[in-house]
Amino acid sequence: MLVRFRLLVLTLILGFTLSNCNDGDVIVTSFDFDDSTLENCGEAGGYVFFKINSGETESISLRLATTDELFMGSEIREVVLDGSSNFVNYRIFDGSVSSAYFCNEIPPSTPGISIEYLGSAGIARLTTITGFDDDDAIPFVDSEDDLLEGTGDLDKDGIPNFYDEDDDGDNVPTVNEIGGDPENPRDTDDDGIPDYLDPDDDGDLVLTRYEANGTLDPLSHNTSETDTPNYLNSAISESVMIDEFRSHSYDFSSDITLIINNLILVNGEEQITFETFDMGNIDEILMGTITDTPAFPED
Ligand SMILES: [Ca+2]
Ligand SMILES: [Ca+2]
Ligand SMILES: [Ca+2]
Ligand SMILES: [Ca+2]
Repeated sequence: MLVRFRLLVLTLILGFTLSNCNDGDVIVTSFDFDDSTLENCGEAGGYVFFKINSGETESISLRLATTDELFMGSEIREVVLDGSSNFVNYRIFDGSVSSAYFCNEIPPSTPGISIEYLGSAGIARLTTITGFDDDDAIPFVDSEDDLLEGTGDLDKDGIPNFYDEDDDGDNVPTVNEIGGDPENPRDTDDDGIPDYLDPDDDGDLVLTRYEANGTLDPLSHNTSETDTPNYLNSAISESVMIDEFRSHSYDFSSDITLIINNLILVNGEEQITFETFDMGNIDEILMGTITDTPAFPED
């Protein structure tokens, strides 16, 4: 057994094709997933990650029953493989296998499984990185400064500037305050603070937010004879207090990497062990748009 185990491991390390006798049938395994793409199915409560080898006759798959939402946030999650709810399968099939095999609720009856190893020990380590973007045309700056498009939060609405589509919280979206040129953004009152960072854009001492007749849309409120809305017209300073934010939208996109540490695959008396098995990565595994109305700060 020991010799056989060593032979198996050595063969795997060298990447050679292995002939494995099983009740008289000759089964050829390669255990080569280096050129295979990591794929996934399912959702919280029943995730499946899998790779199919280039010959489409072998697979390695990981099932995770965790109810955590794995694809949001930027963090590392570890799940201990227990063999029942969280486990790895290495399978050799008697025919061609496709992703449908893993993604159908009821697995197809073909291809059949010739050999199966169960990985009931190990730790799946999933790293998720979620990026956010407000599409406001101001480029990201890696800074905590409240006046830069980074992790600062100028209007204290809980949304960092880099994905806050209304950076100064005046209820006029940043994209409408730039004036067409992000390199040289508009500064209506010439106070040195560009409009998208200025809560009183025309410098009439009435907040832009209050120049909307009590609505959440200063852009549309104009009581003058001109085309200029009140919030950009310093000659008009009617004020109706409104301390609420308009609804905000931002895009998100998540990438994951998956490795399995201390993986032990078992088939009867045979074992395949890996200190670290790299399952690979999936970019843009989850993308979407979040729409939310941020709470107005207390003071
Ligand atoms: Ca903010
Ligand atoms: Ca922004
Ligand atoms: Ca402004
Ligand atoms: Ca005004």
